[in-house]
Amino acid sequence: MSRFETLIFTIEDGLATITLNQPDKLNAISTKMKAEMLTAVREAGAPGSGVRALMITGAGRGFCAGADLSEGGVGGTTGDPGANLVDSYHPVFLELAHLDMPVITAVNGVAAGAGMSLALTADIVIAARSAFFLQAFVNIGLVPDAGSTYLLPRLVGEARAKAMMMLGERIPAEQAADWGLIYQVVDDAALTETATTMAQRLAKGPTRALSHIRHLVAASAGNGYESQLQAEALAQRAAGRTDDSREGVQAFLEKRPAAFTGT
Ligand code: T3D
Repeated sequence: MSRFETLIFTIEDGLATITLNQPDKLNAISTKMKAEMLTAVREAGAPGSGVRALMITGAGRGFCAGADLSEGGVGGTTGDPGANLVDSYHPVFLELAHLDMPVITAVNGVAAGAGMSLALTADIVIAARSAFFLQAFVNIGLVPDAGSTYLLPRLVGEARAKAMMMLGERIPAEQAADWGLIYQVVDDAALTETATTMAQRLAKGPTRALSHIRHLVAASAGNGYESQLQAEALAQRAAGRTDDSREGVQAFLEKRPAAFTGT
């Protein structure tokens, strides 16, 4: 029997997969789901877990419909949405942001509210053609949260970000890809295989370099050019000392595929 009620968590060949599993509510984020996500993400990121990539997807026809509004409205147990965010959303989203491995989201259906924020926490977002993205917050009189006001303008620019946030309209996956909001759209039937193949490839990649890449790009949003050059140099020093860097160069010289170990 699974340890989790609201999600399915698997680890196979270095790839951890979290499948949000409350399909009747389009995988809306309940209090229980937040706690279980935190546990799963921590387990994936724990030293010695052997995990080298994380994929997040949803069961059923939705990816994630944002906060579970059937738990008595917003605000969780305190009735204060601000406290609820700080206490139970931020730990999950920060844990994801701090992971030293690549993260993929396979968006199988609607990604709304904090569910859209969750989709965008990934390094690579792949969506099914029938999926759509919705800044649902304004439709219930709230402001975007869980990182949407940070991530969305950086991905699509302020004009499109503010229109999405203020109009609360559905943006189809194809349009999201055209805007640069996500990386790729695939036919619904191909989503799982496409995303899993990509995630498995990342799980066999030079993990430390991949980790530096995600943290460098995240840091670039707050750095000036000169600081970012410095950050690159520090990261390159660390990456250049890894077994995977040595193996990558050796494999190139020997004209064979590199066998990265994540060390
Ligand atoms: O304290 C705090 O919580 C602050 C944090 C806030 C973060 C947020 O995410 S705020 C935004 C919360 N999310 C929403 O407002 C989205 C609400 N849902 C929708 O707008 C629509 O359901 C969708 C556009 C996502 C999908 O529409 P549609 O027509 O495809 O499906 P539906 O029929 O509306 O929903 C299907 C079922 O899922 C339905 O249940 P039923 O009638 O079959 O028993 C519906 O009630 C349920 N569902 C959908 N979204 C949620 C939900 N149940 C609970 N919470 C939801 N967010």
